[in-house]
Amino acid sequence: MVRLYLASRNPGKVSELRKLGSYFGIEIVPLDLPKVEVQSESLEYVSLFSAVNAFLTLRKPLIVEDSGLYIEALNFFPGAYSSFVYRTIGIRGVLKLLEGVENRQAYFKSVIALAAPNLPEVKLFTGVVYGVIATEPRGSRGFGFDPIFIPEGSAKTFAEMEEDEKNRISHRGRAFMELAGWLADNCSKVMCYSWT
Ligand code: ITT
Repeated sequence: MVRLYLASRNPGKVSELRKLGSYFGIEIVPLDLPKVEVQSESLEYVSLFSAVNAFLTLRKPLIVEDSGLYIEALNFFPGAYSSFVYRTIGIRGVLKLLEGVENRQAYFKSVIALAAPNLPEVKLFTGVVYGVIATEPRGSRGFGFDPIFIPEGSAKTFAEMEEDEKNRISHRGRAFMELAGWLADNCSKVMCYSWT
């Protein structure tokens, strides 16, 4: 079994990634390591920077995951600034910004960065889920903006879904499937012998 350390301070994210790992025989081990975050509009850059920093300390195979909510009517704000927006104005603040706005289209994007001792570069895996912003919060599961995000093809918000159901269609689930596929194709016994 491949073991990947995970640098994150978000328990909801850790739980989802551990579950995702269990579907693919990948053990996800949470790390209590301060995540160094850089300000950038690009999630790819933010996660690459965090992965390199965490790797310089740990020097073991690890992932970091960065995500953001992109709202069309707000010119795709808050995007890479979602964590800050969640901590400051929160769900209520976002709903207020969208009061009376008809266009509720939005998407979540996730970028997983993988760094490992015998990888010559940081690998990035991306997942996106499209949906709409609800007019009021619904549901108590999940975390962050889950109570106001209704994924395409569903009547429920993410917060009204079981973790498995969210994982099957979420941005994070999709990025993780890319990672798992890459590992299946590239993680030969020789390359990943020390990844356990
Ligand atoms: P890290 O320690 O892993 O960085 P974080 O919470 O700061 O944890 P991000 O920067 O990746 O993580 O997340 C940005 C914000 O986007 C986060 O605070 C959530 O509010 C929101 N978010 C990300 N993924 C989400 C999801 O699956 N459902 C709901 N909200 C999500």
